[in-house]
Amino acid sequence: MTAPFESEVRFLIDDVEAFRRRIATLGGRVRFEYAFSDHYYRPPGGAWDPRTRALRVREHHRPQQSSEVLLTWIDLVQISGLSFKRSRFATGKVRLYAGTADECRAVADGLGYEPWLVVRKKAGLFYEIPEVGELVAEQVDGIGWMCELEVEGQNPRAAAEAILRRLEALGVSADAVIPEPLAALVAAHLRPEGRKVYFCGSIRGGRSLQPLYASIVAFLEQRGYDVLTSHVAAPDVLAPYPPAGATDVPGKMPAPGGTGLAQEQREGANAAAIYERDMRWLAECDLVIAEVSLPSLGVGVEAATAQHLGKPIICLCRADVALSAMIEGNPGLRVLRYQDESELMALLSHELGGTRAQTRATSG
Ligand code: 6IA
Repeated sequence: MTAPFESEVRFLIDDVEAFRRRIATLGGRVRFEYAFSDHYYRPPGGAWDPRTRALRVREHHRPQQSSEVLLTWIDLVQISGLSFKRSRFATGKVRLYAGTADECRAVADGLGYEPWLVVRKKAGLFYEIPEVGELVAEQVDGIGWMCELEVEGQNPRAAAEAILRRLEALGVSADAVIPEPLAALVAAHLRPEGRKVYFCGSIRGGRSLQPLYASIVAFLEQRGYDVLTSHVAAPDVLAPYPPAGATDVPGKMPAPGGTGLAQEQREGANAAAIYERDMRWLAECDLVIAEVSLPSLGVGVEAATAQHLGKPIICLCRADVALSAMIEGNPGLRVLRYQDESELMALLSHELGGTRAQTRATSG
């Protein structure tokens, strides 16, 4: 679908038959069906955020037509409580080339891009619904059935309102909307079970929530997640440096300091090693979970870096905390507010339950 400055949202369709019935009661009809594969490319060295820009080769399977090289560049926008994608290009997707699939791949290679991942839309239904407009229901390999709603986005506020009206007509709440671009979702879901979680929590910013961090990490580990940064939850993460010759400090870091170093020098070397290791783990992880109730420079840096790397991020925040607008207002972060620990665990369970169920669908 393509509309001027298209603004769009996606949501998962749990029960595709019920969804079809709902569309039928609204008088909707299938206008055409399609299937295609999008071969995503990325620039060498991760020069852009895959959440906002994409170069892909679209190979059409049904109806048969030329393959295309498409460039998209979107902004993640949040208006009227709705997170959605809005194209920077008036034409939506920009078609750079059309030809055979091999020719298109050669164009992407020629630009210096490398293959990243493939998103297969095994079945797509384009619906026209009176009073509601057009939408597509697509079966995305590895994820399941999803709906995409798109409106003309010349005026972003009007676009948000139009999307909200359509969601309401379909009986879908604005909370069900998934702001992440499909490629980022597929990238997260393609990973095997036993996913790696990078947990962030305040250290120098204050340790008053350490017992809660410990509960979160225990909860994740019990569910089979590999928490790379479990030391963030350790009561002794800020314990004094180990005696000379010791090989471990709390937090799994090898002791970098020698006996002759002044405390200050050792702290500097240790901080540099911690930063380097944490950046490596962030690049490696499949999911970032950040407890953001306490203001922490480190957690802020981690959230921004994870966002730049295109990682899925869940931020957890106590209901009574006045959160930084850089987190609260950031459409790329999912912020879950909780009253107490039991509500926090229920929310987390709900979030992770969904992602793991979908991960299983990948292997089936
Ligand atoms: O600014 P903060 O210290 O509150 O930042 C906390 C966040 O940064 C956590 O999510 C950690 O992943 C990371 N981080 C900050 N400091 C450390 C650390 N030792 N060990 C492991 N991760 C850390 C801090 C003490 C040392 C520099 C002397």
